Amino acid sequence: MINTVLCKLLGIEHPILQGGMAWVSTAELVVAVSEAGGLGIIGAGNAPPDFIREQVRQAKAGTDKPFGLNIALFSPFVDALVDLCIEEQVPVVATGAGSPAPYIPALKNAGIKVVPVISSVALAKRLERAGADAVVAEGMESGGHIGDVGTLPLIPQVVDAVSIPVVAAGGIADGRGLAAALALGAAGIQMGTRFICATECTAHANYKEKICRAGDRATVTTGHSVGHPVRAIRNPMVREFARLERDGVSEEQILEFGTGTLKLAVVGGDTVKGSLMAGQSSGLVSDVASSRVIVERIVSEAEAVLKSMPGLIR
Ligand code: TUI
Repeated sequence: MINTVLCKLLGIEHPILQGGMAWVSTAELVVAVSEAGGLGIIGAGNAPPDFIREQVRQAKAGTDKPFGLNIALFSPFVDALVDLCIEEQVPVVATGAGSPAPYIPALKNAGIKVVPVISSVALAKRLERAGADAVVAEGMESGGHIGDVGTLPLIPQVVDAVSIPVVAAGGIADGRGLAAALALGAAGIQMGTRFICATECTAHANYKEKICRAGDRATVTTGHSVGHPVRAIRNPMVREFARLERDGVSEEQILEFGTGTLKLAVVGGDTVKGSLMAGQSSGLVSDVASSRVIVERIVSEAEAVLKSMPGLIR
């Protein structure tokens, strides 16, 4: 067992969060991860509140353990999702792609733990002042929408800057990553890519297979020209996106080209036209396994690494 302040704060057995991923982390995966002793997190993405309410109710019916909901702050439904979390008493609210500061007081008044995902020291400090319970510091090795600092330098800088627990994300898919994150001062980890390849994840088998077959250089970033870098597995869609950017096509057209492509890959299994958002840790993932196996394997690997460390000191 690895016990950190994060376990007590969130009421979980292992300091492992499953990143909230639009279309990918539905109630099935969330229930499985929370039942395995981690924290499953529903990814709301752009989905309408009625659909998300059903997801929340399905998670509540499937587990008595804590779970979370990730609100992407670019969603047109942010206000309704915040109200929904309060009404449904969602135990943990995570956020991404923006600052949740205006929503923190209402969520905390309702007894909800707030854990924003951030990619810079400045935002971590701002959100600690705004009342966040912990932050997930996400390095640019992550999949999807990313910042520009790598996990290895980002985590210790965020740890030094705030007093709330810091969860490390980006590039982590095994027990060595968990041990490394703890060594950097993090109180736990969040993984997205590893959990896409969970048996209980409803993402299309083609998507999972692309991750399992990926090597170290399989992912690339696009979207820098429009200020929204996104990491995904190289495919014809990514190459076309990069060509549009090189040709200086308008920001509007580029954003339009990207719209709907994640769903195409995750739900439709389209590995040509779809956006296969995944992190650099894809190269570390080579099997589809149950959430329980994933969580237990990572904890026992990390324990073995940590136990071997004292032997290095003379
Ligand atoms: O949110 C993510 N990753 C995501 S969201 C997403 S959905 C999407 N679909 C199509 C195209 C693009 C995205 C896919 N991946 N990660 C959490 C995260 N948040 N990483 C970095 C940030 C972040 C960035 C800026 C958080 C706050 C922020 O604040 C700016 C400010 O100062 O307000």
